[in-house]
Amino acid sequence: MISNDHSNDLASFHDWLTEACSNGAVPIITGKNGDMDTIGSAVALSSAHPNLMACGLHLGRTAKRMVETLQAPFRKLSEHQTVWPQTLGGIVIVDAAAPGQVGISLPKDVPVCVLDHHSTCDWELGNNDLLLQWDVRATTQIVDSYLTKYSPQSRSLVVRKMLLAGLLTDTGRFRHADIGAFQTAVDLLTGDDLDYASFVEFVETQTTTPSERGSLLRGLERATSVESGEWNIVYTHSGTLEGRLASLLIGTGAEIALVSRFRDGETRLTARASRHTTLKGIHLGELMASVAEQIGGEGGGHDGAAGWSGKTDRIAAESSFITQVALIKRSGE
Ligand SMILES: [Mn+2]
Repeated sequence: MISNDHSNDLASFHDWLTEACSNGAVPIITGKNGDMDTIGSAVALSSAHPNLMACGLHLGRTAKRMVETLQAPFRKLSEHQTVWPQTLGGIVIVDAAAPGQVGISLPKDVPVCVLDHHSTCDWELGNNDLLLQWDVRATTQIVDSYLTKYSPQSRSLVVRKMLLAGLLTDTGRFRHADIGAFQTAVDLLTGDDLDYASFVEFVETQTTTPSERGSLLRGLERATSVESGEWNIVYTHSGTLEGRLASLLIGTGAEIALVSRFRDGETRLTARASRHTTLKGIHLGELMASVAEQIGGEGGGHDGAAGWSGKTDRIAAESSFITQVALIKRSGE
């Protein structure tokens, strides 16, 4: 359930966190995609108490650059040999809609708290666990609400930059923002030292190696446009940068872009839809959840950006998605 009673949520979260930190170390674990929202949320929240530590499997490109440039504390974990501190007070998970999206096995019998803004949720939580699932554009908005109310001294320039970068990237440079997202942006920009224009320029600097550029171009070359029911889908496959490729496909005027990748026995689907498409009734997160129901694996996300991963081969996974899209009726036309 999406909760709208944010102040009650924040109070429960503060109690949970205070208790956990008094019992031991509390890792804040990021989603395995390592996007700026999950990393920014973890790093920012970790400033609230010395027992908190931001960590995760992977740093995405933008997040890596931010963490390095701002010298933000973040610890990389390994998939197979994660050594947890002796005494764990709890675990916070940020920006992951399911255990599979964390990518590492979590220690047992430790209280868990999940902060998330995806519309799907596959966490099974016990009595000592807590879920804050808000209808916001980025998880950094939840973290900033918390810090503003319970730990304002933690909102240093570095922390505010990490939070704003997460908000900036998850809203597609505010193209998918709502009034709440703008409010958080205003809150984060209030205070000294943060020049918005140069900050955006810094976050947006994208570097592509010649081989990555080649992959993107081949991915575009392979792209196929199909009509599935009442919808247009442009799909392709690529070994890297699927999110960027999907956005490029949306730029061609596709209603829905689908990019698949097969590697090491696992298939991954990445989809994007334009706002026009989501307003007509497409919800990619729900579609990816239906794909998981149909062929297994794990899927979910937002209305305009979502993903699925599983053991099925690439062609079967693509077909499943395309079939699910055909079942959706176009509204308001
Ligand atoms: Mn997010």
